Amino acid sequence: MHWQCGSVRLNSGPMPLIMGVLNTTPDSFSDGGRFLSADAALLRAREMIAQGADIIDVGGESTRPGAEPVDAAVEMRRVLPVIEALAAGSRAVISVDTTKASVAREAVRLGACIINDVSAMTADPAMTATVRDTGAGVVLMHMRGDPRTMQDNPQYADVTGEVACWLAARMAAATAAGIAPEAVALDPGIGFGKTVTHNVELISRLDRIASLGRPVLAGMSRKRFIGALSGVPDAGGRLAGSLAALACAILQGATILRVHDVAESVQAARVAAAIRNPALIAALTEVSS
Ligand code: HH2
Repeated sequence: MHWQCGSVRLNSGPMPLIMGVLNTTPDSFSDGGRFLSADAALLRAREMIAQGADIIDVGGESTRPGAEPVDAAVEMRRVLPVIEALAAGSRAVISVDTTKASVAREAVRLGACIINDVSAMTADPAMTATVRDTGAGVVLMHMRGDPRTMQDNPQYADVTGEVACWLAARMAAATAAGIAPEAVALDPGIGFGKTVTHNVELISRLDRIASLGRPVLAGMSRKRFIGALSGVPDAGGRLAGSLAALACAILQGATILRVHDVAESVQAARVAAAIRNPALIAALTEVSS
């Protein structure tokens, strides 16, 4: 299935796309503070591209549970120099992780072609027009509440059904506003207003989200539910659990994986994708032998 992101046409599936996380924030839950300078961020972006990342997702505002929002000006100061330099010096596919239309518009002007909006265009009334007018690809993600409050006792009668229904409605709103359906990717929002049980159920039923007919993005890397299930409190120690979740998500139909550990995720994704779709085996073994 193709995902049209501005002038870039991405092929999402049968080989999954790997989206490398680049947080230029002081407070992100696992890499906060590591890539504050534009130089450090650029080095990291280039490293992830060399490791096989298909997309670099640049964020300037943490959405971890309890995180405080930041001003558009602060967010722009963090992400725009990185996006501009990365776009100028490479052919990287760049995504901006923001809920603010002003940040998204500037990011696209400087070279991003994907707007990754964890509010699915509900946080800023100007976002829908920004996505439509720029022609960027857009990730519509499900979240219950906002990062400050989303983990306060989230409840669902049928988490997969409710998330799928909500995403279908957001996609309908997007297309009614003139956004091309081919520009849309859908994300169940693992960890955003969900308990461990909700996250696990959503991952095991991603096929339900995939049945909405658009590429499915899953962001599970190093998240709390992995720590809870595996007894690893330190986010940096959750690689093995993250890879297990990634493989399961691919088997259930995820075709874009948002990850911190690119090299390891590329390896796991290739194996999981071949098991899901044996038609890939010839191409994969030919390239590697
Ligand atoms: N998760 C995070 C941030 N952005 N975007 C999408 N589409 N899906 C996700 O699951 C997702 C996301 C949270 O992870 P991270 O960026 O590592 O941390 P923080 O929000 O603290 O910066």
